[in-house]
Amino acid sequence: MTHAAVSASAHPGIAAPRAGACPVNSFTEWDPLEEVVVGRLDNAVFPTWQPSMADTMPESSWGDLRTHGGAPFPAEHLRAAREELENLCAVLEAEGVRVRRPDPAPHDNSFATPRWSSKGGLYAGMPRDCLMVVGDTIVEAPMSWRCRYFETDAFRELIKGWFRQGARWMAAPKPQLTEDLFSDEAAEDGDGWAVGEFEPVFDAADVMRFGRDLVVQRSHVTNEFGIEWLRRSLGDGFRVSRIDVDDPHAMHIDATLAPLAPGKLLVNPERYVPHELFDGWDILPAPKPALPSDWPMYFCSPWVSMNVLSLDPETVVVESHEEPLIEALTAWGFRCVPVDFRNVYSFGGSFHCVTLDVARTGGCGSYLSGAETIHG
Ligand code: DAV
Repeated sequence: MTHAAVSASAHPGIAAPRAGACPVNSFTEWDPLEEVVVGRLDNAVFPTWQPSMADTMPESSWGDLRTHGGAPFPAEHLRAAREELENLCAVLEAEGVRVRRPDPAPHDNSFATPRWSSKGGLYAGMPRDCLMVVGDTIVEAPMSWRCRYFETDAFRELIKGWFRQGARWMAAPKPQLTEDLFSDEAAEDGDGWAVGEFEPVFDAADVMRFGRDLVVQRSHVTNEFGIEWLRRSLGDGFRVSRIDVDDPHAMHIDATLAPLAPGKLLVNPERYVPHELFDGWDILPAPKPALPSDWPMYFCSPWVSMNVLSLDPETVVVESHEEPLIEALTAWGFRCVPVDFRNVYSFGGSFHCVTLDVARTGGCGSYLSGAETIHG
């Protein structure tokens, strides 16, 4: 049923891993993609409700999320989404990209820490949320949804393999996720965000990579403490800039900004707030999503239409029904690779969310302006 990672040599069209080079090498969202992890929705279960979810989840799904925690998603819907994921893998391989998959893992086991418990996990569907690649380093994010506490487990065999081949590997301090982080008092301390400043937390999907620049948003899952941890941990070679966006439900920046090539930024016209970092960049407001309003969306907004995956600075994987976006990107000079993905949308993301780009050709360039302030 499951497709094991295809070894590079078995596919003549797929680039061989770089001999002697670090297997993890990715500085941007757009350099030519060599190797990518595609998540799995196998055994996905409803997340275990915590009140901080209300700030980001569509109100239409609160009922399901509150009552079904730890129970499997409807089988037929999951089957359709898994099929779309398998097809994405095939498309990426046909484009010459090495595809890796997490281990199938059970997600319905309950677990507890001394201070709280969760009815189950979630899935291994969105590696973008829990993992980040910065150059030769793989970073495990300290996520604030309790049900996601062990989410990187399914990716550990992959990470250990890359580490053995020379990659660097760091995990943020394991968060405690006690009420101190989420209480009303904490929310006040955090300016109304669902997480206060009790300890560092962030989801990796709140960060976009532009070579030596990383652009991050404060959100309901990412706090200033977490941003500061990332800034200091990455050190002098990188600049971490927090930008404002107009998104009261902010959770993950990748349906708000999508850098597709040096100087080309696709933005969500409802959320993007112009920033001097992008001075000199061409900004394309994404057309409205084409998704019907009654499409089931458990986790996110239809703006995952712009959650595209760059294969190189001229090629983008786009959902095949998003015709206005495909037209706009084509007119902007891109080759669009259309892939059906609406059933995956329902589980909280699209092509950027379900992937982790482990290797892209290229080094650490400098692409954004205002380089004077370097935080180290
Ligand atoms: O805008 O609905 C999409 C990204 C989810 N990982 C949104 C968030």
